[in-house]
Amino acid sequence: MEPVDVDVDVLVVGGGIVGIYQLHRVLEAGFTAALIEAGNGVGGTWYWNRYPQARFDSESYTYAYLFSEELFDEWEWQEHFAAQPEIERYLNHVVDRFDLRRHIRLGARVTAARFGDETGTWTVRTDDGTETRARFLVAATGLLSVPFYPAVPGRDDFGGESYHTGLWPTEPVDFAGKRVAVIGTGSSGVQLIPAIADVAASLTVYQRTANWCTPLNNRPITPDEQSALRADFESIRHTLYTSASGFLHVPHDRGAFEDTPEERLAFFEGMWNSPGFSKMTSNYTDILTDPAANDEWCRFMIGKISAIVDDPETRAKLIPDHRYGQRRPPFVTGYYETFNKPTVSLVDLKTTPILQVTHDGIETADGLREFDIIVWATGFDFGTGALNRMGITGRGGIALVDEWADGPSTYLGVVCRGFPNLFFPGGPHGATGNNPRYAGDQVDFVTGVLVHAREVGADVIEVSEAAEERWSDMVNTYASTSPFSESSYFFGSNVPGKPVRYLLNPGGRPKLLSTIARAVRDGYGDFELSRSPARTGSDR
Ligand code: N01
Repeated sequence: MEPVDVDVDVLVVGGGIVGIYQLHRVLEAGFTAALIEAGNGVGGTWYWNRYPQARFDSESYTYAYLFSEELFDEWEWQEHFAAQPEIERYLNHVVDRFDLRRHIRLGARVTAARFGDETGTWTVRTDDGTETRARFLVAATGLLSVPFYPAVPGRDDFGGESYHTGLWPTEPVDFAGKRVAVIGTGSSGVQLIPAIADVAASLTVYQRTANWCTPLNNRPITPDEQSALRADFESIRHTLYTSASGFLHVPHDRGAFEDTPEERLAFFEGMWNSPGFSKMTSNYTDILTDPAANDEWCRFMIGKISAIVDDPETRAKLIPDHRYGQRRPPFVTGYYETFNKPTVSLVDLKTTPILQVTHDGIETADGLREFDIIVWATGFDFGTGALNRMGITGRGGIALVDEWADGPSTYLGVVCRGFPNLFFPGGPHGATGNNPRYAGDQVDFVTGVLVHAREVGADVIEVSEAAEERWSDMVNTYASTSPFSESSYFFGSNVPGKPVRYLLNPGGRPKLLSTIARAVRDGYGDFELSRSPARTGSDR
């Protein structure tokens, strides 16, 4: 049998923050590589989610790449929490800075990826009819990349303009003077709503679940802060590489009831005024574990919301009925204030559900409201959505979507048995916290595995059954220790019919890093490395 020709050693699918880094790492390691991306530009999440006021809610310099001090030095983020246009510019800069663009093909969506048992290669077909053969396939397709539309009757009958936050057009949408509806009040909806309210003739917000929104507290990065960031690069990198959450925020040192009520109030005030996720990562140590401590924080936030929102009925609708942290908390700028505008109204879908979308607008149990534009801020098919839609078939022609019919089974959120030479850094079971930090660890690990296989002369890499079982058991066993409730999309429960399984990594980054460290120390013993039948035959 002849050895198998491949177009590239490594084919990366997805040109977001993870795919770009993976492409850079494998090229640097001496593999031939290409990247294909469905969008007409790079950026992934930060290409598609280009709605007004889309922005980081992790600090810009903690979300960005840390692999190159020169890159860190030359890119001056303008704000502590950068907005989408700056993020997209940054990712394009990285692509050019590291000469990656010539390896990238845009506007090509994968429709099928087939593993050849004999050849040990992947044949990947895209919607333009092109086939690419690669030894290794890396699906850097993201956790939040398949927009979810609820099955509302008549959705396609609407005669005005409709948009999904996760599929925002590259041409600006003109809201000026329009009657606009926004459905959904997750992190996307609450970023977009104040921006639309500033220009639309009217804005109606359809809310099913109120969320605990706290201020993002964004501001420009001052020249002194820019200098300090550069001077502190090594210590920032060290903190981010060793922190459980992947943030710079310092964990607090005591529980809520170790303080007096007055001290607690002052502490919560400080939290409210602190940046982004520090309300979770630097709050009282028991805020997510002791319901009484959580209640104290929620009472404080209710006080804040009540002081901002004038109308008592609207205010009551905006107060969540779940604990802080049971759902991923959004961070906002001027969100609650928006509801004081006379042109903005809030429809509570728990009391008046949507019956249908008509040609003219949205009909709820209390009547029809007419609109020019409807925005669906209704989230994503989280975690497995993209991988399950790529037409991936592994050993013996088994389909990934069938293998994962009851939920995913993975090792480190990076590989799964039955699908040799397939890697999916940034995939389900990997993350909890600041995503690029986890995904970066995974990309480095994948690169290490590939280099190791090359060194030992193997061309087929497959995770052992035992290793996958260990990791998946850990995820399923400890899922109940996560603060997130089963109604959170982290369990996939926002998508009707999807199995309710925990899709994050409840062991957090420490578990990911310690497992990776052990795997490397043990010479990647969790993998079965072999030679493909084609290669073995050609050696005879
Ligand atoms: O999506 P979501 P998202 N009828 O799933 C509602 C990241 N992100 O795009 O909660 C009516 O959070 C749904 O209601 P309910 C971040 O990780 C980051 O906002 O299911 N409503 C909810 O209100 C985030 O968590 C940033 O009851 C329906 C909304 O739609 C993740 O992306 C910015 C409905 C969906 O909220 C997803 O956020 C933006 C129905 N049938 C996003 N179905 C940063 O700042 C769903 N909804 C970095």
